[in-house]
Amino acid sequence: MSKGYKMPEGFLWGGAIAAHQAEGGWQEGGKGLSIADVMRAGANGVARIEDDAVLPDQTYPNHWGVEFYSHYKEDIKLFAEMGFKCFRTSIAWTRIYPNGDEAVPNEEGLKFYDDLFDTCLENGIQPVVTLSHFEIPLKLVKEYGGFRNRAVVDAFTKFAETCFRRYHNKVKYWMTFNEINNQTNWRSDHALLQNSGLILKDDENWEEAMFQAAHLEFVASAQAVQIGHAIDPSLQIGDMIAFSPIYPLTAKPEDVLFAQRAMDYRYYFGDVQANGEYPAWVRHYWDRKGIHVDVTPEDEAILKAGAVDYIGFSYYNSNAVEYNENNPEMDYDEPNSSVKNPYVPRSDWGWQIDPVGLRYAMNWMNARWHKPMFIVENGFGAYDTVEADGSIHDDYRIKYLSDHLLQAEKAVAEDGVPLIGYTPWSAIDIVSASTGEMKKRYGFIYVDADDEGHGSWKRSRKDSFNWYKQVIATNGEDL
Ligand code: P53
Repeated sequence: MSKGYKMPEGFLWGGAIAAHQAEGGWQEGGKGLSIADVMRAGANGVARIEDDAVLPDQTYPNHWGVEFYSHYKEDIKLFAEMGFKCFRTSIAWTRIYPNGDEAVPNEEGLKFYDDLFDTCLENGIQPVVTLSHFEIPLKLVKEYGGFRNRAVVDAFTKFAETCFRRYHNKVKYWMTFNEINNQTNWRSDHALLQNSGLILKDDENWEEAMFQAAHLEFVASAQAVQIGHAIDPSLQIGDMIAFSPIYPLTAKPEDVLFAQRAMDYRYYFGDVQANGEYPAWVRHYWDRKGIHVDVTPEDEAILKAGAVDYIGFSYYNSNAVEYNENNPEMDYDEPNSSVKNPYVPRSDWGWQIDPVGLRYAMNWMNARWHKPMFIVENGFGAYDTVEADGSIHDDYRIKYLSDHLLQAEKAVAEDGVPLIGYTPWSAIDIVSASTGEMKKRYGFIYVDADDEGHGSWKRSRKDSFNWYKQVIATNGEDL
């Protein structure tokens, strides 16, 4: 039904996945082990456990994903049937450099992505690629210490350069690090491992470790931007920020100030990557907290020269904070600072559902970073039921996506936000990143498999598949 809005001409409609959540084939084509290969499944509210090797008596859901590695040709045909103009995935670092520190890349891995991208292009779909999506090679974590170590910056830039050289004629839109700011939640060892490859010691300062690792990622990202532009000036290289507005719980001035400070803290990543420099408050904060971060003048020059071309971001939910006198300086500490917002509903996994927050987010970023924006994830993780006739009536997913798209369209039409594309999460069902579950489903396409990796892997169209096809056909007018 038309709600009176649509997207601009040439808008990049598509869908997104990540290699480690979809491909499976964990030992195919010379692939090495990444951190995702040693993560056991968790559950709703139960954290995943990371082993330091593949243990014989354990199972690891990312070993199978949804077997996209062997099914991508049929999957891409289904994406084309929906009318996708683009498709976002990541390149598994361990298919290209199996341990991360080889001198030469693995040709079989490079060949796989050649075939994947060619198949997209033959179907009229342009690939959009994330270089690092929670998939750092395990060896770089265990032997190098992840992004504590400048040698890992070099390993990443080598990987990035290999990809840009090989695929620059096939891939125009790139992103460096997926949801680089999830590690703001530095109390979560899982977040620090996924983002930065950090294994933490109990007695170290985790917040300091986070700032230091993020800094080296900023340097790596900025170097990658420069390398990519030198190889092909037409490449568009973005950052990728997990955006979740943090509201004041009330109009009490302390709540409002706390929310502002929380937003600064959670999104300074975007300031560094888009503006090419740290905002002044960050250094002041480090001084006040006794946090030491090794930022050299050479690093600062690299950051300045390697600002991103566009802002890639994910949007799932919003959060709220409330002033608490035990925290008089209003320092943001994610798990302890977040409070329930009584004005928005929640998903079965407790994620607050807030479409208006997407328009707020787009305006907030537009005012601050002055770059084109690309919604590279937005979606609804839910239990799906397959009816006796095989149909899947996911009206809750349609409602979520429709409500969010309407707000995005208003941000474009009413507020002038420069939005270039929308790739909802996920193009096809995948294994959840936070829980490792299959049953937390996101896709337009259902994959017959359960949490233990049993199933026929058969693909089928959910109701949202046909809905999204119509959205794309009308350029977002029929929501
Ligand atoms: P899952 C945390 C908070 C918001 C988004 O998430 C997050 C995470 C990390 O889990 O991840 C992004 O699968 C991420 C995807 C992920 C998707 O959101 O935990 O970029 O890899 O699958 C949804 O429900």
